[in-house]
Amino acid sequence: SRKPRVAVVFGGRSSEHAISVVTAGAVLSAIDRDKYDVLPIGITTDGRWALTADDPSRMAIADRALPSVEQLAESSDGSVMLPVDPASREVVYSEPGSVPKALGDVDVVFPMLHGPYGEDGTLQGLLELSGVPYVGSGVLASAVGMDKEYMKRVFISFGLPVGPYVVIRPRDWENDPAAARKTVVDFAADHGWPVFVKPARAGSSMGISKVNDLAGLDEAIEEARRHDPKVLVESLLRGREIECGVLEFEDGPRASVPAEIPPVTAHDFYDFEAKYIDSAEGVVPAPLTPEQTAEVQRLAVAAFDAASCEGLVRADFFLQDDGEFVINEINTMPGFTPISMYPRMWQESGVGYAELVDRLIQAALRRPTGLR
Ligand code: G1L
Repeated sequence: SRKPRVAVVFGGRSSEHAISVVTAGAVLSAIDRDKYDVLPIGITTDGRWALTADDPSRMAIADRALPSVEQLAESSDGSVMLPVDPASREVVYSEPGSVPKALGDVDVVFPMLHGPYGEDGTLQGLLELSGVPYVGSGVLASAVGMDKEYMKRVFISFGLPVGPYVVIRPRDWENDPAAARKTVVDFAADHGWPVFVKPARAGSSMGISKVNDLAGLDEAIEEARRHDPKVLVESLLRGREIECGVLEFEDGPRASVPAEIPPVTAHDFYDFEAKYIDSAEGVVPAPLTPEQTAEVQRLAVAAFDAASCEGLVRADFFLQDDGEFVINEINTMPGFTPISMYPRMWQESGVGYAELVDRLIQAALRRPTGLR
């Protein structure tokens, strides 16, 4: 009987193109080839889809050079891979700005794209329209996970503990920046400086500033608005940074052992590089009491359910000095190399990288297509 065919979709028009390629390489290496056929589908930085070589060795960082889909898709004569006959059940190489004319006979898609058009629910919507099952969260949970405002609103409505925040909407700033400034000053009067100014929707920690007083506010808002015209202002949550992984098992979601991200010294906060490059810095398991561990695991599964997540989520918390956990955010597509926090937390919980990949594929294959 035919093996399920898994399409790993990676790369894309994102600043994290290379991270996606490296991660996809690790996933391709981990997929059990006795159990599944794989179809590596790269998206170039200018948006062309291409079937790439199934060669994880070319998807790693080599001689300090970052891998890319364009380099993977290069055929031996140096030209970019040409359209493939759909009758061969392979992917048709697409024009920039269009999707492939055929995904072929794919049983499940493993989407590994970062940021807008990858983890915000849009790719998931395309796959829903195509009737192809896919790994991870659906349209709603992906979109909720991408929008920090709606993420908080969902958590609040489910009774989860959320830190103080205000939103500066596009028109708030464009029509009356003085009023928006006053909103933040009033917020800081209640909750104190510094505040964090963040783009509401962004794939990573880009565009985030820590603001110590009114003087630095405008610059921080303008910077955040370069990433998203909707901006969030949050107070600095003092305490320890604790993360927890949630994974969908046959009988429902379970939480991993939690991890602790030690305070960073070199950077002002846990930024882009710290998150993706120095991911080995987390302490697993986090040194917590059994009661604290149980509490953060309960909250992580509650967050997974609140946002209707599927497959997996990484939930990030602060453990405040008063002993209370506050949920900071969830990530429906967390860092996923073998040394990233999410796989490390599951490794420590007895689920190795290959089993993790297999469980995610199996969860996707169990799921009916259509409304659920
Ligand atoms: F498909 C999963 F399992 F949901 C999934 C997909 C993508 C998990 C984690 C990721 N992560 C990534 O693709 C990335 C961190 C390389 C970029 Cl978002």
